[in-house]
Amino acid sequence: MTEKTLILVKPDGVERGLIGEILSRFETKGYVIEGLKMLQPTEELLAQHYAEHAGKPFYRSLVDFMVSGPVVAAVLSGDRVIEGVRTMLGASDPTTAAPGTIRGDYGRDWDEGVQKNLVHASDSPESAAREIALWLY
Ligand code: FUP
Repeated sequence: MTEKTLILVKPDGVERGLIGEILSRFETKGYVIEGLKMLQPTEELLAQHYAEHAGKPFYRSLVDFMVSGPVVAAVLSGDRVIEGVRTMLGASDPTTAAPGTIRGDYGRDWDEGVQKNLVHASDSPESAAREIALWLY
């Protein structure tokens, strides 16, 4: 079943020069980059993107981190790409993300003020459709 998903290389991934490395992993896996854009996200865009987290204790620091620099948004396609990319990312906390996953291999920092886990990926077909429209078109 061919699907699409939205990934974001977060400000920590861009700052550390990992855009190519991260996109390369997805291409090597066999997913196709259908759209690509680098942008400085606004608070308004992030409020829409993270609407489900509004009001949670980590929300403010999450948004502050995400506006701290440019991000790269990409649409990837492939069979079961939503599940496949989430598996490639690993657990949200990079300290415990399995080695071999992107967060496990390149990430480290995760506490109340720091959510540097390098990449976001849509978690369902509904989220993917919403996030692709939000970030790319
Ligand atoms: P993920 O799907 O792994 O990106 O994680 P979530 O959608 O659950 O969370 C989105 C973002 O919220 C994460 F990138 C970081 C932040 N977050 C926290 O800072 N603390 C939490 O306990 C959960 C999420």
